[in-house]
Amino acid sequence: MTKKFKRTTVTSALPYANGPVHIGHLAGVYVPADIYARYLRLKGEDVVFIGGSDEHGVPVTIRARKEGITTQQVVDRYHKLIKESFERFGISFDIYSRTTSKTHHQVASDFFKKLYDEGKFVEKVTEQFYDEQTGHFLTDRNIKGECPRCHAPEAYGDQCEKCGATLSPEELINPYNAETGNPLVKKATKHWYLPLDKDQEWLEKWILEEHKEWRPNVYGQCKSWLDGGLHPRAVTRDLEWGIPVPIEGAEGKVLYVWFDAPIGYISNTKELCEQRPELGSWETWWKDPETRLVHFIGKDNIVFHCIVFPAMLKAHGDYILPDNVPSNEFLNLEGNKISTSKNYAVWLNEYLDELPGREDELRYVLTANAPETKDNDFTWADFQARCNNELVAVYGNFVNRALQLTQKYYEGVVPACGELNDFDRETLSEFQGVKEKLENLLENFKFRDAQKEAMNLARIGNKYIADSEPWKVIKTDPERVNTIINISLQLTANLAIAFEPFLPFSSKRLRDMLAMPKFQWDWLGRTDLLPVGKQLPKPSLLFSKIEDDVIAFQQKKLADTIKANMEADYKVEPIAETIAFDDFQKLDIRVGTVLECERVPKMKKLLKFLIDDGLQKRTIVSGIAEWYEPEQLKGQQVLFVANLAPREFKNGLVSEGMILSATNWDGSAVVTSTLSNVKPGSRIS
Ligand code: B3M
Ligand code: ZN
Repeated sequence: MTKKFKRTTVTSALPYANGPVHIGHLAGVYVPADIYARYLRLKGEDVVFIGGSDEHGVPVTIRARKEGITTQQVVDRYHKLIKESFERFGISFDIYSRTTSKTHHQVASDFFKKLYDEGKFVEKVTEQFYDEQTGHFLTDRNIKGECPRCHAPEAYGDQCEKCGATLSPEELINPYNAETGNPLVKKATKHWYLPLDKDQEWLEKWILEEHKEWRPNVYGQCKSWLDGGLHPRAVTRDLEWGIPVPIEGAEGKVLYVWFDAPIGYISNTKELCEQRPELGSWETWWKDPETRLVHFIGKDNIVFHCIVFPAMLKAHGDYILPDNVPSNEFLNLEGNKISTSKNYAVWLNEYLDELPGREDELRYVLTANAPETKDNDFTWADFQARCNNELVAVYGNFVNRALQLTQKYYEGVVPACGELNDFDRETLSEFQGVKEKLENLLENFKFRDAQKEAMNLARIGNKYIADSEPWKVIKTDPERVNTIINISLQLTANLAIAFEPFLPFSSKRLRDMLAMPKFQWDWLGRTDLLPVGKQLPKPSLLFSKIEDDVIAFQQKKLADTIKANMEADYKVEPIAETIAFDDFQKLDIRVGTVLECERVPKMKKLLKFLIDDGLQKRTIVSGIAEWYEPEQLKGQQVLFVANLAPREFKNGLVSEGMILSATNWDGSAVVTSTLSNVKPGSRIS
């Protein structure tokens, strides 16, 4: 970090108010953002931590129709639920507001108006899909039709979930309204576009040259967008729900949700500063070059925060640009994708109800397993193991031993430290080194490693007590025990500070047990945090074990959801048109043995197979990398279409056939392979 800043504006993505928050959101955005904000506050820095609900956009209107209530009712319900759950979970927002607020409507309207008045938009009339019966224009996700590639009957306007093709609604065969089934026609409509093509040059310089320190996933996504060339993007939509476009002749149009939502960070800061005058003007937090702006987001929001929003801010003028945009990858759940629409998630509000008082356990596991560099998997078994083997057995155990021994030998009064021996000195110096390490990691958004360092302190403490054996020494050299216990207690106080950004609830409990109301980050590493003679209150356990039945209950809940989805939700595709037996015979499906299987560089979705087809070896490329590790498939027998015309990929790779897989209810691919010990090359008939 070369530049010195005076203050930090931390924002975290505004979740859509179309459902509760789940552990994927927490791991991806809110827990890391909270750790960062807490850390900065603890250091005594000026910081505001801005949150809020995103209440516009198509997702909330879809939810409303699904539940048969008004859109306003949907956003009211989920805004309240989300806000309360965040509070209960200790996400320490300075404000959690909403994009339906008066302030936000005003700020977003003004923002648009200024750009409009200054001629920053391009006006374009285009033909869009229109449902004549409902009188609505439709956007990508609301349009369905036949996939032009694989001819699946229900591809979406932006993507075919069957073959994974990225589509535009224009490409669909016989497009129809996804909700009503009505056929669609093309109709002319006017919209305003942000001419991003004109921003290409400065964005390239700003991101690719000046922000090489951004996380590789963020930098990489920006680079591939920039390499592809930027195009003008519409910032208005033909919809009823949203902020009306504040110009004449724009009746029935609203600001595109991705135009207004990031402005929500600004509106919410404004609202906050009105509530708390001591924070000064909101403009200081958004316009002063000595303010550092940091956006915490999920990976599907990268382009909006790194390219579109900065272009908006620049077009408006006066605003600072983000200094960093730490974005995480996705968290999966027990090997499956988390899905709001399929109710497959661990919902924060349910977690808080079902595992009361265990906020820090979840915070700990989500950080220990954070998807910082790649997608990760949350499992309840891992949750239990980490809680019991790390929080209870390491951190809790050390604290408990130190405090119990203080009670036992000194009736809870902090003993004086005598002369240090080599082991004491070694332990203390290890401890003192941690502050700098922690700061380095936290300031570079490496929360996972940072938490590991904090846990390491507890390990050092544990080892210190175990190896010093005060329970033996007390019989021979009681003076020495004074020193051992004093050091152990000082280490305990250090832990309360080090863990505060990560585990605020237990840190608070621990500070209570140490009668330590005041504390600050800079005290970390000090050995005089608890004065000699201080009376400590009776301790209680810092963490308790998670029992098997708690885990079994949660596992069953997820299994039941999967079952319910399989039985009810998953619409089985209608059977395709009847074909003649001869046509079937044309299809040459064979058994093949997977000799090699590997990922394809730069092609995230693809796995490259080397198949023994009984006669020779052939290469087949398949878009299932999201669902399988190459090792899982090596040596397996699979079914493949052997006489399909070879297909060439962009990078020159040629696929000689197609591996058969089923598309499961959650969109995942399952390779058809219950076969074993079948001679490669055997034909399926
Ligand atoms: N509501 C999208 C999402 O939840 C969106 C984020 C807005 S941040 C300004 O993924
Ligand atoms: Zn398709």
